[in-house]
Amino acid sequence: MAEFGSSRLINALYRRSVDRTPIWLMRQAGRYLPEYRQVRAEAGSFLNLCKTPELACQVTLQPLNRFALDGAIIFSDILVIPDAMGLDLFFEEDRGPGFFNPVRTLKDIENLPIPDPQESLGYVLDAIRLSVAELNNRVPLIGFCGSPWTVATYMVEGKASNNHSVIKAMLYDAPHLCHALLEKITEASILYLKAQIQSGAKIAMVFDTWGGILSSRAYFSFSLAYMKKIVQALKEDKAFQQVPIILFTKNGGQWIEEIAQTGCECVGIDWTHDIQKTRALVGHKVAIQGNLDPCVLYANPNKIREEVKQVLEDFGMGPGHVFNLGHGLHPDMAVPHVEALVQAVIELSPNFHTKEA
Ligand code: 1CP
Repeated sequence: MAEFGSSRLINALYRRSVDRTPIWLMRQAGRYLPEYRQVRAEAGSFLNLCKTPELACQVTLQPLNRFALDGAIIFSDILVIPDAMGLDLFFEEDRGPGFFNPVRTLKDIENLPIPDPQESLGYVLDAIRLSVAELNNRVPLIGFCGSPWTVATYMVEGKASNNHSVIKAMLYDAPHLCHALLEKITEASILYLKAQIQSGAKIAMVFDTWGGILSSRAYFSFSLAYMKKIVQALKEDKAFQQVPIILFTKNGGQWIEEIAQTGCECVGIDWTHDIQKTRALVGHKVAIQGNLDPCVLYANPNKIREEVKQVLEDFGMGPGHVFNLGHGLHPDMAVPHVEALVQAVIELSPNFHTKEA
């Protein structure tokens, strides 16, 4: 928005010329940082950390204090919406998230409230306001939610899952149940993203981590259709249409053209996609975010630099690229390797932009 018209990240999202390629990293705040582990220990649990705005703000800022990143992402989780709907979220140490009250029947779905973000997610909004104040216009803050499909997988399975058998059974046996649930999550997500923007988020990202497990037909009707509703709801409202939207479907390479047609400003792609081909297909319409294989960070800093150069070369000259990993950083990644990655983008990417930018 106004004061961020000249931010490198926002310019790149609108495919305006920039002096170099902006970079931020999915899961840039997290367990690979010793200072994160310290604050998390202080908070007692991941959920307490999310629900204590001062601490959530602190960890949002931590990666920015170490690396010259071009964006901050609010520290929270996609599962706070179902938590606010009454599913009672918990995180087991090293086993990921779960819900005490998973959703299985039409009655369960009908009983789900659409949470008022001010009331039930006020802690995220407070963390956003604090983070924006701390950032003091240094870089824009990214707000986010999960795609309705991805959030639904956790609500129905009740925990992280490998084969998603429960929600897939629902999808095939009782598609109307699935759609009823997706409608509710969509409505809640729209209110939530709007509230995040009103609290100071300057970019909105939708994480569709599990869209890629669907058949092509199912992807369009159970995942993309609902992400499109979210994009449309923001774009048809004057108060929100200025905020660029990033859609990221992990393993969604084959649907990139349809994703780009939703009205979003940017598509995120994972490392299994060819960024050059993606640009040729949709680069005239949207910016592209990605797509270094996160596991490159397990290699030595020289190799990391080489691989960064390869991604920059594959995207090619000119604007419309936001550098990122193809998925999040892992907890066992080395901080100096992350530093090497950020430095490589800062040093090498000006060559891919014209000087007068
Ligand atoms: O122990 C810990 O400290 C918890 C680890 C952790 C962290 C750091 C979880 C639990 N969530 C988060 C933060 C988080 N989650 C962010 C913060 C901002 C940042 O990027 O720095 C974001 C954007 C998310 C989003 C999220 N949560 C997604 C979508 C993105 C993705 O990574 O695919 C998903 C699928 C979740 C669910 C979730 N939360 C946490 C875990 C371990 C998981 C994945 C569970 C699974 O394997 O299915």
